[in-house]
Amino acid sequence: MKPSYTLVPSIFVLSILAVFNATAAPIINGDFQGPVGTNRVPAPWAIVNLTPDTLQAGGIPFGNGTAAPGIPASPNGGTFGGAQAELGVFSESFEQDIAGLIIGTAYRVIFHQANAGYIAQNAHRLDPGRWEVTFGAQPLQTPVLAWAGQNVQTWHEVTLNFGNAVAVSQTLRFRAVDVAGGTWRGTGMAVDGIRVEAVPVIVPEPATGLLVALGGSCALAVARTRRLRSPIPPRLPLSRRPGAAGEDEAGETGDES
Ligand SMILES: [Ca+2]
Ligand SMILES: [Ca+2]
Repeated sequence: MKPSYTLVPSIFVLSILAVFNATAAPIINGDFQGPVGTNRVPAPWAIVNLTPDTLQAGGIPFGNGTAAPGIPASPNGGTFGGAQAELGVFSESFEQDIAGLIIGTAYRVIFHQANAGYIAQNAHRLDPGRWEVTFGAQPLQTPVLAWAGQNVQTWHEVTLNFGNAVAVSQTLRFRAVDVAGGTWRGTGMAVDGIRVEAVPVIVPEPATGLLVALGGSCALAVARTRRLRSPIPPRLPLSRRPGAAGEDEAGETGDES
């Protein structure tokens, strides 16, 4: 019997589908570029709760203090988003609708976050903090970041893997979270360079698939040839034949003849 190669074209088709699946979803202004200020976010981002900010390297002054005092530039550059929170008291948030999703496809959200801090006359918000990111109905939490200090805040890339899209348009929301255990009144978080991507489907590379298919076929052919050429089992000494004491090794070989 000749080996079958029908597996090979199937693997090529799957690989092409995987490439199409990796198409980025159309988030708009994931760079958070816009005029700086408190209580403002650039379009199409929209304020959900209280007064999130658009910030820049060095921070921005406001009425009675400084948001993100002395913060270094984000890896994305330009302006970035900010929000404050105080555990059990308030939590600022903003969002935008992401359209063009493929239902049944898993998505991930990738961005940079920093514990930016917030220093004011009436409240220093320097607690450890994180973001709660909600995509559709699914909320995920970023790793907690401690306040590293004024002028030395650090940016960290985060990847959050969400489940499959259940609609062609889903809301992406960022909400600042003050983590218990801090000694200050609240936290000030920053985010920038937000991307939404379909999670690539993992399939074998065409070359790897070909080798696997050929290897499997060759192994089957060798096994079949060995069976056909298998000699009549050698006669066992009387002490090893069925009925004698000990293990019956001849039984398995005899089934193939
Ligand atoms: Ca930016
Ligand atoms: Ca605010």
